[in-house]
Amino acid sequence: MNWLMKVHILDENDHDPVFSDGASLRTVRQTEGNRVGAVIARLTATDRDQGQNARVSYSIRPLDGTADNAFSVIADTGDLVANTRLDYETRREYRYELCSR
Ligand SMILES: [Ca+2]
Ligand SMILES: [Ca+2]
Repeated sequence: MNWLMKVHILDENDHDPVFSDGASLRTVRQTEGNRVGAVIARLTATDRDQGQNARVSYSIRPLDGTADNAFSVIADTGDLVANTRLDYETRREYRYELCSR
């Protein structure tokens, strides 16, 4: 009798997440006067690995070095939250580096 053999290939965590549109700049437009705590956008990145190796964790870092916390991102979901009531007359642009891992 012949025995059979199965070889299972296991996934290595060898892919990094990429933002779904592949763009290096994501522009979010939001009207002033929002509710504090409002989710104004969702970041989505994908990772070609499997299971736990495909888990994506999101974060943002202010690009201009100021430690403002006008926005935050929920690590698990990518939801971008406005932590302050935005005011066009006070500040018209915020720049962040998007991170996923
Ligand atoms: Ca991965
Ligand atoms: Ca892999």
